[in-house]
Amino acid sequence: MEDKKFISAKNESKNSKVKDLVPLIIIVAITLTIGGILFWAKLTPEQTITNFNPMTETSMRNDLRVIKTPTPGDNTFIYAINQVAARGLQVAENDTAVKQIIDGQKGRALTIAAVQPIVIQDNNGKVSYSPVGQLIITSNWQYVDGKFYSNPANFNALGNKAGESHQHIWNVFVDLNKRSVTGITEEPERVMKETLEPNFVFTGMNMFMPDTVKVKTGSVLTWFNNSNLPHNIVGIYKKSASGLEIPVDSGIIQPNESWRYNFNDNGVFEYRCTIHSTDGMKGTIIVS
Ligand SMILES: [Cu+2]
Repeated sequence: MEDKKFISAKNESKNSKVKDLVPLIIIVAITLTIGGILFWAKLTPEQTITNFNPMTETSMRNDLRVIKTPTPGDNTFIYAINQVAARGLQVAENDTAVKQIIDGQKGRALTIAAVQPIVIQDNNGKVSYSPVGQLIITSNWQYVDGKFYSNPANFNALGNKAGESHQHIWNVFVDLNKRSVTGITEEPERVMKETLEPNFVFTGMNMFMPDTVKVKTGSVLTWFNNSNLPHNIVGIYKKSASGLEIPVDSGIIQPNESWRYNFNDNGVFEYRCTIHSTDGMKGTIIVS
């Protein structure tokens, strides 16, 4: 009897402990369920950043226009976040000071992004925007051992050489009503200097170095974030033999972290950091 009583008392205390834990178990279950749904629907803050692609999405009216893509003779990429911002491009094109800036960038990678105004549409379908347009002009260029780097080299041949990456940014403000450029501001030039290493891509602010490079099939490349901003590597790996187009997405690479990828087939990998597309943060890997 004594033993039975003891056992039942023990069970009761066990039951009451379980009862105490029920609210906690429910909370944990709800948290995991919501977390699971968010993760599955790619709605976590990390995923939202990863999914955000300024080249294809805008938070307001999703009518991004790509106006020009690079061609062999002219490495210029022009886009506008919407139809209204695109009008600013036409105004800027006819401005003497803007023309001078663009003419001065020959041979460099140029990105012209019309990023303002944002077009807002309310629930009744009424569209509104500011008459102030803004264009960001970014020029990117690199040197290897002091020589202008334009033709992609074999990565192994770049080892121990002095790499230098430059980025120059202008902001051009446009009055869309008066159809005139109202101001141009210039940001201090960004320069990244590093000793190059084979198959190692410096992922800085906001540039990849080397930007375009050749590697042997089967090479594993490392992107190392040597800046204090997060970056990503998003692009398409086009395999020449099979014709396969493999989407590649590193996810967010935090400062001092790195990411590796194995280029196991001949082809071309064109990529960009989707967080810094405006700055023309992009690169190309030629695999053969
Ligand atoms: Cu970036």
